[in-house]
Amino acid sequence: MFKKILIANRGEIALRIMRTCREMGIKTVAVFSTADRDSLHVRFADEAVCIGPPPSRQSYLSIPSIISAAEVTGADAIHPGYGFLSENAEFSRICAEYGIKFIGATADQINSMGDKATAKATMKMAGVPVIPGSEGLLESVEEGKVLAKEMGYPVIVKATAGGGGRGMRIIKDESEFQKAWDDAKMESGAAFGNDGLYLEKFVEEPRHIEIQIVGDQYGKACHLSERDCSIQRRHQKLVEETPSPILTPELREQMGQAAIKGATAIGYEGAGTIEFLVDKHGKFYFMEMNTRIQVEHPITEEVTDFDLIKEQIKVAAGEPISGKNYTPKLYAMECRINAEDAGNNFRPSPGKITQLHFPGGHGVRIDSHVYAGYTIPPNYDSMIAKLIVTGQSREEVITRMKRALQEFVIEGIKTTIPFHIRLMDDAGFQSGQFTTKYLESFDFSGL
Ligand code: MV4
Repeated sequence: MFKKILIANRGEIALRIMRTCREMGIKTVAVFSTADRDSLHVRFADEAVCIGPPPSRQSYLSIPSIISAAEVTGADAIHPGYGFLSENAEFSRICAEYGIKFIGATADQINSMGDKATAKATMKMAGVPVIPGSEGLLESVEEGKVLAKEMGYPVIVKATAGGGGRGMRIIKDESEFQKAWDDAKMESGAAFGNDGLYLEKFVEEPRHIEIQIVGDQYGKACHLSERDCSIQRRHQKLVEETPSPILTPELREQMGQAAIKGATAIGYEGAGTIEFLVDKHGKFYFMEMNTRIQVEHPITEEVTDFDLIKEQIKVAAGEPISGKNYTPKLYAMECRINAEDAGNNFRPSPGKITQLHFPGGHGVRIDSHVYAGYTIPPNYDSMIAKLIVTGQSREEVITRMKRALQEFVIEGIKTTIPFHIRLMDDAGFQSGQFTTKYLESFDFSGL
């Protein structure tokens, strides 16, 4: 087992990883930018190293600074958390070169899943259902138009280097094709330095459902069922829940087996997520694979009683997994509490938290790094807490979530709590019958 893990991250996920390390008897090293001097991840770690100024590029994204910190402190592994360097192939490769275990995917896996057209081809080969569309990249706009006519509109062009909704355009008929193509090419070339595009049939009003998988070094993988992440705004997830209100046991089993096939095909080691779109007929299609721990992992932890960070560390150290898949018995939901003004287009609201009280009680978990007197820096993402609620039924979870949200006190900044309270009271949300477009017509006024 590792003796000392460097955590190449900040905020709640850095604390989350340290908690598991402490329970496992592993020493921790925090890294921090000068904006995070007073952060809890710095105080709670056994050692802490300053790695640069506030901008992420010069601190949490600086590979030389982080490798130096690991060398100086003698860390034998690095946990990257989510975001920052968690899906950076170069970083994974450099860690391997320095003999530091990267708790995440190999450089090859990150590259093949990071290129969306390659990821799709790989999954198709493995027997995972994919959305009908071009075989790999499109050579020309003409090729795209011919294929779109064959498949029928609407279609969607996607940047192979994209993901998370960047560099894609929906096309309703042929007259829109050229402009959508040009825009997507321009946008992806500028954003990713790669303007490769591929084409798919557009799946209307889908649900976003992802399967949590864990693989070990011996070629075995299991799934820990799904998370329904359909409640999103501009590709930012706001609420996640498990089990999905729309999955039948049969569909769950099929999606779980498909996810295992995909993970096994690439020899996946560690925790990963396979994202699917599910259409209104209950057909599911591979969308993307995330080769990292995700923000919403705690809802899976609560219903399966697995510590996913511990699983990551154990398989990274070479332990085999039990290989048992999970069948849901409990319900869990997560609300992301962001320092944002939901009534004002979710405008960021950094600043000092003057008063703070966290909810508690049965079935309530908070993962957060903030405290009374803490100042949220403007440099990083705006998530300040995850409120995770567990119960015996979806109804119980919604009732408990509303109770916990009402108990929450955060003063000095605006947060997404008022939005979440309104959502818990919303009949459409309560019905469980919603798609990824649900928040497009949601009333955010007066929040
Ligand atoms: C799609 C789609 C419909 N049809 N692909 C959004 C993020 C990126 N991973 C892919 N996305 C989508 N791909 C086809 N062929 C709809 C979306 C999409 C979406 C997916 C999941 C959750 C929210 C979404 C919001 C808008 C569009």
